[in-house]
Amino acid sequence: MNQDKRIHHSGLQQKICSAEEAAQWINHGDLVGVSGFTGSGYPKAIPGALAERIKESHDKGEDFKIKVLTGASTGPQMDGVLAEVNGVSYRSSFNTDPKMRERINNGDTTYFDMHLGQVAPFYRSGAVGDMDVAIIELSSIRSDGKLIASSAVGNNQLWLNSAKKVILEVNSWQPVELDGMHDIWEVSTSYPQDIIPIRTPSDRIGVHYMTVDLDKVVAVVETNASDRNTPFSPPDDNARLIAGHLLDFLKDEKKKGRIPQEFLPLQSGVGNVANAVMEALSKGDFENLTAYTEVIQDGMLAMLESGKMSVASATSFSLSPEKVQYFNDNISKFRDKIILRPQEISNHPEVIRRLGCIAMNAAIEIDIFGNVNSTHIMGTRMMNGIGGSGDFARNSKLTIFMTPSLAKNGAISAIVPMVSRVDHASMDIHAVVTEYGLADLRGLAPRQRAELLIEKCAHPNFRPLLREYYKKGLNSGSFYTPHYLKEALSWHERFVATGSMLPK
Ligand code: 0RQ
Repeated sequence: MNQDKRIHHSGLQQKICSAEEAAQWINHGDLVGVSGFTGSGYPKAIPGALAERIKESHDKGEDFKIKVLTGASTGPQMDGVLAEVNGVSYRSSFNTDPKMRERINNGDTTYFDMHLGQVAPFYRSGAVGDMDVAIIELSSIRSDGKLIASSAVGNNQLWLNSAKKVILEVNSWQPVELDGMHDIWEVSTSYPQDIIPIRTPSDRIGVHYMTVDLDKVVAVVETNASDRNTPFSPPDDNARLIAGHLLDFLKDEKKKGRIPQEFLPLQSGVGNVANAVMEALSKGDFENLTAYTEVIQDGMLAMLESGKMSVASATSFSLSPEKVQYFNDNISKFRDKIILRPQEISNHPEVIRRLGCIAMNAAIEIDIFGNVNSTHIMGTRMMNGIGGSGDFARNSKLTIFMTPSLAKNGAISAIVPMVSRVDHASMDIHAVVTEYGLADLRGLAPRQRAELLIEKCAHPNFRPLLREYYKKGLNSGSFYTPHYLKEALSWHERFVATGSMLPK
């Protein structure tokens, strides 16, 4: 393949082998640290070869499962293939693959969902044991053995430091020009930790490359395979309305001097609504925007190109297939404007608080008192995970959650009496937006929040039911947080029983 172009270290060239050979280094019970974040930068070949081995073992009646730590979500060639053969006993920290989701929800895979900025400290705590193998995708290897990450940095350097054995996948689909866009800086492992010297999203504090003890590298595999790159559907009316309310709010905050002239760094979740917000911002009046976020999506790329955004700092890309092609073909336009950092830095509370980020994330459901569920369907089934939403929600200057007011063709209200799971407590939430409007919850007591959320954000089909619930809470004599506990989760029960939250 592209050996001369991508793998410049002679010692590592000697270790080039097939994915099947590389997979032989992984054993039943191993804790495996894998690169990858939001469908970018994950290994594409070795997991498939490993899945074959696992399947053969299972066919012979032998146990073979591994424990997997990643950056965040990967793609079908990683989580998908391993889930298909039931090859993962333990998985952390974020997953969007439907097959892995099924394993998690049917109990085959133990899933530890956690804040993405906390994965590295969690691993270093020792609670999950020692890492046996790291599988890391790279875009190239320099002649001195320095490693260049691909489209995600995630926890790569920590996995390279920690694993007893290291397997590298060098993917020639990834642009070689990614070299120079990463900023690798390691937090101190003893306490008190060093101050992270980032004062603006554009600050570079580390080096462009990752390092590894070359003696630990047992195999190098060459690949040429694209990242997952999920297409976005064009923003629908609801997404456009949500984006419109959000922009009006930000404009007003700026007019009141609560957002400075030079604006504040944006953090945006992924998904269709988040992308619609980015698109609206790219067409709006704001100038000199910056992003201090975890993923760079289509809308941000457009703003970087038009000059509306001067710099975007993240840990990975999450681009549609068209945009990734465009990015790869035009990378020189973006090289100085994008910085990819370890996720411990992109999602670090210290930096998020210092910069005063504006956090905009999607929710599954929100209750009338402003608590947010980002992870669970009907309180019991895992959707994806909390991702970085909690890292940013708790620490940003402005924390906004958004959701269409209905899900599943109107059978589900996203504004509910009580959330079936609390991921973000009401004190962390400054504003909630649906297509009906934005509720500014700052400084409001639970009763005031309930009245605003019902009247401003809930869908009209559900408003009478919400008013009735709230009234029952008041009538039962609770005047601080007027829940009517007997019916608090009755909407979810009704949906599970009948397929709709609306009474028959
Ligand atoms: O289901 O996939 O079967 O169609 O949930 O919903 O409306 O397409 O929204 O793609 O933005 O995802 C919170 C899950 C929203 C996501 C969540 C169903 C709905 C649909 C997806 P289908 P939408 P989005 C940065 C920040 C946590 C991590 C995070 C998420 C599917 O944003 O995972 O924020 N967030 N990270 O039908 C039942 C409800 C529902 C519902 C929606 N109330 N009940 N189903 N759905 N609301 C990125 C990272 O951290 C890496």
